[in-house]
Amino acid sequence: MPVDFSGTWNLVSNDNFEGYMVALGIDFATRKIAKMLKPQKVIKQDGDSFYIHTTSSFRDYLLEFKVGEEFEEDNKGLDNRKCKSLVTWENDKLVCVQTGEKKNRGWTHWLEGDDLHLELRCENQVCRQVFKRA
Ligand code: YOG
Repeated sequence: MPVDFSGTWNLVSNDNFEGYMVALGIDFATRKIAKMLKPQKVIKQDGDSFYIHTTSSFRDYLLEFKVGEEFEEDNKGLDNRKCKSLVTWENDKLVCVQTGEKKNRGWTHWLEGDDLHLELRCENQVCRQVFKRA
């Protein structure tokens, strides 16, 4: 059985989100608001087709992609920098490389028990988020 990330997920921990936001150049006032948020992710997965909607009371972000197909990402409402993104499977992990102005930018999703994990990377910063099913 291939892994299925589909579901509604609530953030329960968010390690070094501050460092990740600083690396992305997010201003102080926005960071102050953003670190109080408890975002929710709605993921719809149909094989290699993904819909990932990250929502919060402040901003939301929708990403749709197919594994193995590079796409332009605009990061609208986040740091607003455009990049070229490619998501691939590494065993049961979903790995995104975001090529652009920022070095070493990307993220990895995986399931661990009943939890959804997300590692967000930018330059030398790693943010680790854990989500539980709503
Ligand atoms: O997820 O790329 O699931 O897109 C990262 C926020 C905060 C806005 C959120 C809004 C980076 C202000 C998306 C938070 C900080 C701070 C809720 C993470 C930038 C701006 C949207 C992400 C992937 C993988 C799918």
